[in-house]
Amino acid sequence: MSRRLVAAAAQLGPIHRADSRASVVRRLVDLMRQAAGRGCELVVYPELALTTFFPRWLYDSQDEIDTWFEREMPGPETRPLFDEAKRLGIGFHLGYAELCEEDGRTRRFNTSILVGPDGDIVGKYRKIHLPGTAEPVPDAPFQHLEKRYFEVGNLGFPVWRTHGGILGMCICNDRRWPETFRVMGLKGVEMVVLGYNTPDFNIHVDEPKHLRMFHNHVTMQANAYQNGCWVVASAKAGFEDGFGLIGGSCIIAPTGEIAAVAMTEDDELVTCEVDFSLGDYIKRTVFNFEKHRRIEHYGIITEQTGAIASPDNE
Ligand code: ING
Repeated sequence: MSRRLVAAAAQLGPIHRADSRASVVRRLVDLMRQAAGRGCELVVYPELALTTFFPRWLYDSQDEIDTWFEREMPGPETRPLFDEAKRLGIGFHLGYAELCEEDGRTRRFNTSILVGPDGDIVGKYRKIHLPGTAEPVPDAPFQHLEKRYFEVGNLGFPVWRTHGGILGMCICNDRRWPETFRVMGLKGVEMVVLGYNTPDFNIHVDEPKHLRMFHNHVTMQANAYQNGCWVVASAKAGFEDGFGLIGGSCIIAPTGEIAAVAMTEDDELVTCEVDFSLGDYIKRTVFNFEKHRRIEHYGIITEQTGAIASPDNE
């Protein structure tokens, strides 16, 4: 039995520091309307989709940093997106910087939500793999300060039954780690939706630029195939205040093949009619976890954090 869903990766072009949230929400609503015109039922927006990628900047004032965060979702500026989605009967994924009071203190997370076609929030995820540094890199042309501005996510890797399948979320750097997808794979995930802001230049080592896009796609293709799930990945792309972010938004099948991919670094809708059942044969055969995994040999994966050279012939 095929279980079909028309999904869209709603890639965003640059958002500059001077761009208001209202102007961004207008772009999100326009992409939502385009998606409705293509019969889409789910729209995936990028990571930190409401603002510029502010972790590239070093701020000293917490008040200034907090201008990039949302204190409520939806709030006055994002309500128009929720209202339009409900009017159109389209669910969506949205990444944003979350500021909340939890456990008696102020918390800040790199967060994403999954919203159903009825406009209600189905689930929330908070980014676990925070890349970059907590302190600025000397002499770098830009920074990557997610470890400074966000806490590590505290919600694990949940999955939800929604949109006719089992969906999970991750955010940007999470997509590079097989653990991210395997945890959701062990919960039967059929589609992982995610957003990313990936600089087109490595500030840490001299690395050929073409590897940015190669690593972006190869990690998601491998994780999709190894867990028999679809991946819908949406980039914030283009030059934000002169600093480049890669595009390459795409929809990847459980076979690992790229089914649809963005061709620009602007606002662009990438759509595909997905069939959730396509992953079934992969989960039944080559990646039948119950039949083939040997967890008695995997313990080191959760018992040890860093790599320690430990040859068995020494
Ligand atoms: N951005 C990048 C990402 O994982 C990065 C950071 C790029 C890390 C390339 C390692 C290599 O796509 C975010 N926001 O995580």
